Amino acid sequence: MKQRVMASRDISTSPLFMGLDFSTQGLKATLIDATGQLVAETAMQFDEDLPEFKTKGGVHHHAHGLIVTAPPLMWVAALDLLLARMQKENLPLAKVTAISGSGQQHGSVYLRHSARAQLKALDSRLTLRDQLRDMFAFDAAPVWMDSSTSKQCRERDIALGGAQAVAELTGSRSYERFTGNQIAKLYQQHPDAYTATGHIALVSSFAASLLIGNYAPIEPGDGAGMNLMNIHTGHWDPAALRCTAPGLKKRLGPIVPSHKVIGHLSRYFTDRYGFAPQTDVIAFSGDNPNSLAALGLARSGDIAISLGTSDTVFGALSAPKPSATEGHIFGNPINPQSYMALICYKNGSLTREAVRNEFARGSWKTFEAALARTPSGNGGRIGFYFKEPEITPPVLKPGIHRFGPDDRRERFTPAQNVRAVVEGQYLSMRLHGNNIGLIPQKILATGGASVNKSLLQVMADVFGTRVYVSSQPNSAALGAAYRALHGWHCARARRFVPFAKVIQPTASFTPSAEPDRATHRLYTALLTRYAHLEKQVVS
Ligand code: XUL
Repeated sequence: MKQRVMASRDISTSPLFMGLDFSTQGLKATLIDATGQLVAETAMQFDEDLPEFKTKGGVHHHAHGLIVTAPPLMWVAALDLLLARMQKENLPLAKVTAISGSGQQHGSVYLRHSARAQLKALDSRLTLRDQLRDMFAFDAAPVWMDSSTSKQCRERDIALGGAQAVAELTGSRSYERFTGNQIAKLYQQHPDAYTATGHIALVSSFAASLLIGNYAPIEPGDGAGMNLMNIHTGHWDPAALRCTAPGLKKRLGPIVPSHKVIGHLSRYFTDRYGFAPQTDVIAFSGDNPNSLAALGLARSGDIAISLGTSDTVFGALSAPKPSATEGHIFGNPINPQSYMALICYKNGSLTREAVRNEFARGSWKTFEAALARTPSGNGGRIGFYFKEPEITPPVLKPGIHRFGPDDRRERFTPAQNVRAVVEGQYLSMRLHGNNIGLIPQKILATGGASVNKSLLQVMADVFGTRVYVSSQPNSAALGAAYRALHGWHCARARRFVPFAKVIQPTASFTPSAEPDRATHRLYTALLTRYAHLEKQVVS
C-alpha cells in the first residue's frame, strides 16, 4: 500500500476534492484542497493486493495472444479496498465535496438487466464484491490492450464508407481496442451474453456507476474512444451504432458534458466510509483526457508525453484533423469547445523494461550506463521493439526489427539495443505527432518513467525542444481531482466556468532537459530513414 499525506495545513476544515484513477495496473485516489493543492494520495495494485484474480499487470492475456481482458469484479473489490485504507489512514473523507475519476480507455463492462436495481440497493454492511458478483452479463471485460477485433473493424469500415470516413465521423479510424468494435465482437460471438446485457459501460462510467448507485453516463473525452460518437456533435452516431449491434443506444445511455454533476455519492459510501451525504460526483473520463486536465493543456504547441504502461503523446487542438493513418481526436474534458489529439503506443514501459531485462541485467542503472556509453544516433542503427502488437504504427505481430546504417538487418550489442529502443520510440513519436498536427513548442513529460533523466535528454534532443517535468508524476488521478473541483465550480455557478479560472496546473512544471542543437540535427536526418524502415516493418 502506498499512502502519502502532503499538506501541513489543517486539512480537516477545508473542503476536499477526490480523483480516482482505475488504471490498467491499479487503483489510486488523489485528494486536493479547494486551491488545487495536493493533500494526500493512496494507491493499490491489482496483482499484489487482489492476487486471487490472478492478473498480470492487471490483465489476463489469453491463449490467443490478441485477446486481453480484465475481471470487472476486481475493480469492484478494489474500490472497497482502497476506501477502507483511506479510512484507516484517518483521511477526512467527510470533507470530500466532489469526486471525479478516470479509467483506462476503451475497456467495456457488460451489466445484466438486473444490475441497476442491484446498484440502487447496496447494503453498507456487506462488501460491494459480495453484492455485485453476479451483476455481469460477461465477466471478462475487454481492455485497451486487446487487438482481437480486426474483422469487426473491417466491417465498420465497409458500413461507414472507409477508414478515412470513420476517422472523420468518430475522430479515429476503426481501431481493434475501440469499444464499438469490442461490442460488435461480443454480439457476434456471444449473442446470449449480449441479450442478457442491459447496460454497457466504459471502465470510467462503470466506476462512476458504483459511486452513484445507478448507471452513470459517458462523457465526450472517453466516449470518443469507441468509434461510435460523432466527434463534431458529441452525440452517438446512428449509423455507427447500427453497424455495431442491435438495441445499442438504450444499452449505452446518454453522453453528457465532462464537467456535469451526474449524481450524488450513494448511501453505501456515506454509511460505510463516512463521506458526506450529497457529495457531488462529476462525470468520469478516460485516463488520457484526465491527464490533459492535470496539465491544463490549453495552447496548441504545448504537448505532453506520458511514459507509462502505454506511452502517449497528446495536446489540445481547436480544429481537429482526424486521420486514418494515425492518432485520435477525443473530446477535451476541460473545454467543451475544444478537442484533444492523442497518439498511443502499446509498447511503452513494459517494452523498455523487457529490453532492460534482456540487455541491461534488469537494472535501470546499467540501462542508463549503456545509454551514456553509446553515441547519439547509435551510429545509424535503428530498431523497432514490439513486445506487444502495436497501435502506432499498426503492427499485429510482436517482434524486434534491427537495422544497421546500410538499412540491412543487423545484430546489435546489448548497449546498442538499449539506445535503439529509446531513440526508436521518440523518433516514432516525432514522426506520427507531426502527421496529426502535434508539433511541440515545449514538451511536458509525465508518467512513471519521466523520473529517468537520461530518457528525457534523448527526448529533448529528438524533438529539439525543452522538456519539463512535474513533481507529480502520475497525473490521471490528479486530473480527475482537478475536474472534480472544476465540475463543482461549474455546478455552483450554474454555467461553464473556464478551467483556467479554477486551476493553473502548469505552475508545478520545472525544466528538466535542454536540447543539444547538433544532436537534434542528427536525429532530424535519421527521421527520414526511420520513416522508410517503419514502412518496411509494417508491410
Ligand atoms: C488510449 C489507450 C491507452 C489506455 C490505457 O487510446 O488505449 O492509453 O487509455 O492507458
